[in-house]
Amino acid sequence: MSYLDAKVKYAALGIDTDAAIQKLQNIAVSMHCWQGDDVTGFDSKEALSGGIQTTGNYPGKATTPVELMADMDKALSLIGGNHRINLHACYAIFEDGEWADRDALEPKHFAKWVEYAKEKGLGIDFNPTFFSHPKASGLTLSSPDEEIRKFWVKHAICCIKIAEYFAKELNTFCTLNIWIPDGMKDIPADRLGPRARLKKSLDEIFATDFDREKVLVTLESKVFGIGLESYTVGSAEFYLTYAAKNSIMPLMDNGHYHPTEYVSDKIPTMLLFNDKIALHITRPVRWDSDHVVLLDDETKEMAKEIVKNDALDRVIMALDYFDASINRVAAWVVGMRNWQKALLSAMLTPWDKLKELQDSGDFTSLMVLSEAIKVYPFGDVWNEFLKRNNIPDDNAWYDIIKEYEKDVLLKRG
Ligand code: RNT
Ligand code: ZN
Repeated sequence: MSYLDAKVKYAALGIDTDAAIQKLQNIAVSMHCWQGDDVTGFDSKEALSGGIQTTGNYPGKATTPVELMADMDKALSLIGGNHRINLHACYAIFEDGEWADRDALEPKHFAKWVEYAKEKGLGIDFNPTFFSHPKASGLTLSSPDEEIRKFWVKHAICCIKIAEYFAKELNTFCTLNIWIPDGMKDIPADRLGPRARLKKSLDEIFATDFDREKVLVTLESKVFGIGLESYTVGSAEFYLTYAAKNSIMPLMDNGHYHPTEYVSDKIPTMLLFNDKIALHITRPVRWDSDHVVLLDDETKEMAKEIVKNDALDRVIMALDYFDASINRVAAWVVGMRNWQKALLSAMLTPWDKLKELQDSGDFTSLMVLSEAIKVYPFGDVWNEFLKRNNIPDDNAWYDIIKEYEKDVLLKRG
């Protein structure tokens, strides 16, 4: 089938495929830099900590800012539309032997990233890094050790200033996402104390004066981490309540819930009570494994909830996974393109009609139509999107990365 045939077929359902393609073109997804180097960063030699783990040893990983930027470029050249990049504080770039600890990071340590983003027309989102650091061997913002707790409060405040700098330089908002690994391997004697200290730390951080229109703070909860199985300080209730009471945006990572809980079901509720929400889009396999995002059922369901509730401009979409067992550049492309496919497929669905069938109680027609749509020629519309962006289709883009692997990645020391 060709695009024109597909267009006619969708038009019969009342769907304008050109409008959908145009809409997709304007959706910026935040591509996480940490897929490129297994969440290593440039500011320390510490092993990855915080209860998260990258597995695999695929050759060619980026180990310098220049390499990481080149790899991100390669990935972005195979993804349609204009996007954003998501950095962590541990990706600070120090020059001339200079180094600054996390509580002393400054905008200048990210000047190279701004240069890069300006050149490529990208926005930047940002994350303080509360892991892979000697002061993160136990609790961070919830630490009972006042010196450590204060250190991390200072880190977060530095990051707010850096986020403001990104926003100002790039003339777009900067999402600043706070996630801490704080938790316990075994049953805690005190569950309230650490949470009270986390609350106090957040209050201290947000007492800083900053432009809330430009720096969009988000809070990311979690259910457990590796070696932190029994207790998580920043649980879902903790952050939901804190966010609601303080007009802060909640961030849901779909790897951060119990396996039978679905973020797709949480999205509409959160949209009802928040102006904006944020997502970390990932693929948890039995645990928060951060596999590459596929075009699977839950990915599609999440996209549907955003599209059918007309919330594309109210949801900040960021990818969050790290797979070191496959070509890392390809991993970005697969995940970004799959999230775009999920959005496009949701846009090619006659939601008004389906909602009407639900409300009138005609569940048989609802099922029949929902199933019929599944075999509509979605791929032809997707290919048209790629064609209009002048980028290779799903059968061709990996050849370009294979070339890059041969010419660049495998030559890295
Ligand atoms: C960890 C969280 C967090 C991190 C990144 C690196 O479970 O999902 O978002 O993955 O910040
Ligand atoms: Zn996350």
